[in-house]
Amino acid sequence: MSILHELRWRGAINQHTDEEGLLKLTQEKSIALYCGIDPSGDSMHVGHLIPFMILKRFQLAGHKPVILIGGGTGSIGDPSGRNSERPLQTMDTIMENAEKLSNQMRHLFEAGSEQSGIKLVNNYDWLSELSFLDFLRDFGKEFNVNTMLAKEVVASRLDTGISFTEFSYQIIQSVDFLHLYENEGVQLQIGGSDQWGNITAGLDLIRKKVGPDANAFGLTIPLLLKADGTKFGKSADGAIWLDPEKTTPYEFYQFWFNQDDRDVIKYLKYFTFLSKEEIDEFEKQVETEPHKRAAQIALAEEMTRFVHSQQALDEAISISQALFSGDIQNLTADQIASTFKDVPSSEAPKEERNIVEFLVDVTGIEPSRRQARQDITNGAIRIKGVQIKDTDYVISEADSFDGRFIIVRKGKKKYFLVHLK
Ligand code: 485
Repeated sequence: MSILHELRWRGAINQHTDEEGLLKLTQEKSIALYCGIDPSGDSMHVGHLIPFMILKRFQLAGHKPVILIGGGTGSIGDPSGRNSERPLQTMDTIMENAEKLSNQMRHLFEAGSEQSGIKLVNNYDWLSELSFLDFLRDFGKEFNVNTMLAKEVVASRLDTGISFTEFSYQIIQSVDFLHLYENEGVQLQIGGSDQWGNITAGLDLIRKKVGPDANAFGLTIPLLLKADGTKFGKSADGAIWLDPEKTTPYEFYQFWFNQDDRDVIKYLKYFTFLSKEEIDEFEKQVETEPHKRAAQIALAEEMTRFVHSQQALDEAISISQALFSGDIQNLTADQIASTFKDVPSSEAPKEERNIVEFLVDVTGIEPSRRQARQDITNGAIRIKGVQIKDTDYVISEADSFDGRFIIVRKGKKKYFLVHLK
């Protein structure tokens, strides 16, 4: 299967220029291609991954990917897909974010891979060299304001207003494409569907500067929508980040594991390197035995291993199993800290206490002593995963994880964490 046919099968093509030309080019020779990201935050989230997974697919098919970190463009701010002006970020923040994103990219696409060879560039290197007069003389002259105004990004902002700075964004992204075309032999730019205007602006610039022999292409990837109509990539607490400090590998694993049956096959195609045969097999399993969640498990495993590591995956699985079975005794205090960081919690001194008092006064998980006694006797209360049925039980440091936390569970699912001070 040619790379373009594969992308089509994966549902990963939204728009492209000159399909036949691109097909011919990618079948004839190894090409260089790029995708850019602006360092407007200090980590990528799962939504950002798709275009970069596609770069990787091109690489596996023998092509040469270039990842561009937009230290220059990020200092301006892309108006695409937004309905209001972005506040400018300080250069210090942009540089720090650029460094973090570069490290993330290296971790994802270079570490351990034999034919590493993914090139990383930062457009600050050439955009910051451009003087204002050169910008207007060499590039501004090639852009027709009418054409710029007609781009969806700008047209949709004419009522509410757009600054000259953001209006000019499409020119600098075009300068990048031309720069990479001339210096790195890059012939294709890819991006999310919101990048179509910027990518085609770059193609126009290349054609004007290089002439009719120019041979460059653009391709965009559809916006990912969930079957229930909500935005992909968000949990109740916000985006799913690739940075393990912001989204733990366990939460990351759970995010993929919890995907709907209606979405999971689409995601296997979009995000993983599993083959068509393997994914077809999962599709059958979703139809015949959805309760086994084989496709979700495969998705969660592939993604957690790819973004984090085999070790982080093993840990996420053991935490998931411990929580599922309620058997949490063997988790470490650090695993407890990250797994239960979002459950209700309180602080208490390290002292012995009767369990009834503890449940009512320290955790508030029980509204009254009478209710607490009843739940204990009925076997609904577990401390450190162990059922306690004795209302005279005394909670001590022995019930804690490393003298740091006590975990209470009421019923099947309700957890509470006490930090010992
Ligand atoms: O030469 C370039 C300079 C900057 C960019 C691309 C090429 C970045 C681009 N303008 C942009 O804003 N991208 C978004 C970002 O940085 O968060 C997102 C897109 C999304 C997808 C993703 O980057 O909104 O569709 O392309 C990788």
